[in-house]
Order: sequence, then structure tokens, then C-alpha cells
Amino acid sequence: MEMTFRWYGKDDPISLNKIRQIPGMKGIVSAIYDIPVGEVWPLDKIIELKNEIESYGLELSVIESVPVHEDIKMGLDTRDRYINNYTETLRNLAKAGIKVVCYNFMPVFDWTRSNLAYDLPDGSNALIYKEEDVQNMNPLSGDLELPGWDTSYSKEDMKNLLEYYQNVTEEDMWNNLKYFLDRVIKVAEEVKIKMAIHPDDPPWSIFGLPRIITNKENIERFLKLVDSPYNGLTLCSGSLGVDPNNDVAHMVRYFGKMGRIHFAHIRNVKITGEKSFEESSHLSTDGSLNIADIVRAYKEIGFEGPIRPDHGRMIWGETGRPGYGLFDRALGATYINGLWEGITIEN
Ligand SMILES: [Mn+2]
Repeated sequence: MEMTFRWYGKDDPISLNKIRQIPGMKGIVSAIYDIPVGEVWPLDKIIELKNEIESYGLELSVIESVPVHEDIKMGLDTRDRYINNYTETLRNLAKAGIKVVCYNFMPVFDWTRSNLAYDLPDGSNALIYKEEDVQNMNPLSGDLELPGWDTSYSKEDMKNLLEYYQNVTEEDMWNNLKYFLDRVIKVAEEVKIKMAIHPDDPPWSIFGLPRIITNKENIERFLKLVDSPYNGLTLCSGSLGVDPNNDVAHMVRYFGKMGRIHFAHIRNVKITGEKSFEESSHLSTDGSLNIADIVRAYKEIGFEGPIRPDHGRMIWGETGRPGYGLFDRALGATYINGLWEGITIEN
């Protein structure tokens, strides 16, 4: 595996200089953040990002994410233009030597939490999700702050989007995803970029919106939509793991042996009730997931791709982007490295 770390570009308070000091850190997961969703990423901007990262002795390992325009997810007639732009972006990324692209297919909201800084008893704070709180949220109130929310939507846009989705079923989402993949994976194969879908987070419907990348059965269906090694997964332990029916280590072994895991997100979560959880430290005993077994599963399948610690708590007084501070994620990377080094696989 290659240990990597997410970096939000030059505006990220956590500098590349700090990231490179984390033991074993090899790669950066990043994106270009100032291009509107759906437009083509120019080659010179990609090269600039890559050069900046490489000047710190790190590699640009994964693009997370190239966002999918909402018109594609909704299946509107305008989607063809955005799909063409998407494949143009892939071509430019390939010219810069990018090998893995992460994306998701969640309608409107991306990842969602009910509280971005919930105080934990040890004095740290973390992202949490409480189903009853989310059900009481009104996405049209305009005062919600969700980390994965595209804040460029006006209240009116949001109202229209939510209204439109009232008539979009899960089967429609499957059809729209297939339409997208039929066109995009062909280009991904040609330019040798592994596409890696991120599961829906949390893996159930929120605000009445359809969500489909949620469990083993659905992921298997997804992989068969276009049965190509370039149509693969970002396997996120924390996203899938909040549903106790999802056995993450089993999924790593199962989809890993098929060669379809292209990128690994590792983090722990503590399930606190029905459809409710706290993001815990990465340590197995701090949460509901057996991170040691998940890392063992990656070692068993001979995983050589990028792994990153996913979200972290805010510890030692750190403030900043929810889930994306330096300290707890660095501890997560170190913990994963320790597990990896300690596991011997007998052949
Ligand atoms: Mn993730």
C-alpha cells in the first residue's frame, strides 16, 4: 500500500511541509477546487498542482474528487455536455500522469452529519450523526452547515433540486449511473485511469433522497453495470461501517480479490444507536469497527494502492476544517502503518 493524506490545496491550513513530516507519508490526495462543477479541468492547473506537491517530495496519488454534475445524477438532457466535460477532464488528468480518480454519486448533499464539532468526554470533538436531528433539519432553512454541501446553491436552486428528486427513484439513479459509466469508463480504459466510486455517506436515504451505493449487494450490482477493472471502488470503512449489516473486512477481501478496490479510506466509527454514530479515533477499541482486521484484509489481498486515514477528531485544541485537522489524522496514518508493519501473511 501507499500511505496518503488529503490536502485541500494552498488554502489548506495544513501545509505540505507538515504532511511530509508524518512517518511513512508518500502521497497526496487532492483536487482543483476553483473550477465550477461540470467544467473541464485545464491541464495547466493540474500540472501546477502536481508540481507543487512533488516539490515537497510527495506524489499526487489520487484525485478526490472530480465531482459529478447534478444534471448527470438527475438524468437531464443537459447531461451529455457534462459527461463530455468529465471525460475531457479525465484525459487531462491522464496527461499529467494521474492513475486514480475518486467520485461519488450522492444526490445534492454528499456526506452529511448532524453536528460537526460534538464534544467528546476526553476534551476532543468530532463529527457525529444522529438520525432524529437530521430528520428535524430543514435543508431549505439556509442556516444549515453541512460539510459536503455545495454552498453555491441558492435557496431557490435547492428547493427546485429537492422537488425534482421527489420523482427520482433508486432505479432511476441506477439508470443514470449506468448512462454515466457507459460513457466514462470507456475513456478511463483508454487513458488508464482507475475510477473509484465512494460509497454514500451515511449509507441510507437522507431528506428523502435516493442513495444506492450502500452495501455489498448494491456494490456488486454497481461493479456489474460496467464490468471493467477500471470501474472500481474507493472502499471507505467509515461510510459503510455505520451500518452494522456491512462487514467491512469481508468486503475488502471480497472486492479486493476481484481487483476492484482502487483506493482505501480507513477510519473508525462508534455506532451510538439506530442510524446514529460518532466518528471515533482510528483505534479498533475506540469504535465499532475492527480496524486491525480491516488492515489485515488489505494485507491479505496484497493491496498496493493508496490508503488514507479518513476523518479525524479535533484534538489538542486544534481548530479547522471539520474532520480534516492534522493531529488525529496523522495519528491514524501512524496507527495504520503500525498495524501494516506488524502483520505477517504466511503464503
Ligand atoms: Mn471516506
